[in-house]
Amino acid sequence: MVNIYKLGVINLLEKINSAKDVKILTIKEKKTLADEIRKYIIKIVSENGGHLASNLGVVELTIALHSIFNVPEDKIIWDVGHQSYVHKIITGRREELKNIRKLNGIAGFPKTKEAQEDCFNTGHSSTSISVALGMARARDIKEEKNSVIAVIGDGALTGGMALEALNDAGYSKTDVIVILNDNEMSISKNIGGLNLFLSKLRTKKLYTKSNISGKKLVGKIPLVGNLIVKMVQKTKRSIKQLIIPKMFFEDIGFRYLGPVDGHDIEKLESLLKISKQLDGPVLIHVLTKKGKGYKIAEENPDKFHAISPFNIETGEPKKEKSTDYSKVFGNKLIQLAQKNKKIVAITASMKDGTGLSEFQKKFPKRFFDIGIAEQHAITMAAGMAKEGIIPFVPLYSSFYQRAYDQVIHDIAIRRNTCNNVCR
Ligand SMILES: Cc1ncc(C[n+]2csc(CCOP(=O)(O)OP(=O)(O)O)c2C)c(N)n1
Repeated sequence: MVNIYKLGVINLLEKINSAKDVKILTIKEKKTLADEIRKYIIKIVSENGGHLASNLGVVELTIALHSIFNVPEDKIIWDVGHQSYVHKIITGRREELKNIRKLNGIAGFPKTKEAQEDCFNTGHSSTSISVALGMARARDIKEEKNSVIAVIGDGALTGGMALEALNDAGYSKTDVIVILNDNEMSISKNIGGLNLFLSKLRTKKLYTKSNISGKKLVGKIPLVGNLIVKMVQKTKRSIKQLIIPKMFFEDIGFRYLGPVDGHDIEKLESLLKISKQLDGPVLIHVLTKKGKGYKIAEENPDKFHAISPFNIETGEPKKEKSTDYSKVFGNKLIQLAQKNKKIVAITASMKDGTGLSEFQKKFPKRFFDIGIAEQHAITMAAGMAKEGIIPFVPLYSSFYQRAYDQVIHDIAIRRNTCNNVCR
């Protein structure tokens, strides 16, 4: 079998030292660059470990963003930030990426100290729309003209902060662009009512068509482009309202564009150009495939979300994983749950990381994935506990910080804990 992932095939990528080098490429060259970036990331992550599937999914999107917008003047905020490898490669850190997950190596998330193109340090989920709106409001106060773009996954959109920010941004009439990177996955399959709503939108091909015709019109008559964008936005809204009367994003004040194939650079660039000219908050619904271009990751996006060094040909880890605390916890919980029917498990989108995958298989009705919503997880557990159920809510300590108030106020101070029925 030919190993296409050998570094030797990479030519164009070696010439990319800043986003300016990407802007001048033709669409054909950008496609070649996308292939090379994928091979490069797969090779590095297979050796060092890292976030693979999410990065492979945003290669074209990142190329398109850097083709249309100008960082650092324009601000791109990457939600969570685990998908910023392509951005780092394009913004002059191609060689440094080889040292990711090594001592003194480059960070796996945006770092303002690392490069001015990283405009905000991220890590915890669902913050990007708040940050973007803050930066957009600051821009307006300073009477500047730059664009502000939040790139948020459908998983991160399940977090309360993201919804709080959408609520504020939609009403604000502020120029801010939200790119919804919808791959139908959080770390594992995405869940929730919003996800059901998105799945209805995913099939609405008509929107793409009307967007593209709008773009062609604008492209053909550049001098009156702005006027046409305004006309398109008015008519599109009314057509959409007829087709889907309950168009959530539009109803809360966003201009919705999409859904668009997130692996089609040309279409992405067209929509990004339009979004730049529209007034007020815009949401572009981008459909991507997690793990795109590496079949094993496409088929197992959850396993390849974040991975230790692995064999490229087989996808198998180089070192067999020994038992960890999460597994010990998960096994013990299963033992306890077999004896006590009141025990339930709750995860905030991290069933594998917190050792609950087996629990879900054994007790599907007593397992709850509630989205990336640690605060809700804790207060919902308090409600269960008060009614005699025994909830376990394993959270990584870092993410548990989100729910301190809920632990203190909704559980501890008010003693909303299990009563004697639980014991
Ligand atoms: C508050 C918080 N909880 C949990 C996580 C762990 N986490 C990192 S990425 C991720 C899934 C993100 O899914 P999505 O936003 O759809 O991005 P994708 O990886 O699918 O591109 C989770 C749960 C986190 N970063 N922050």
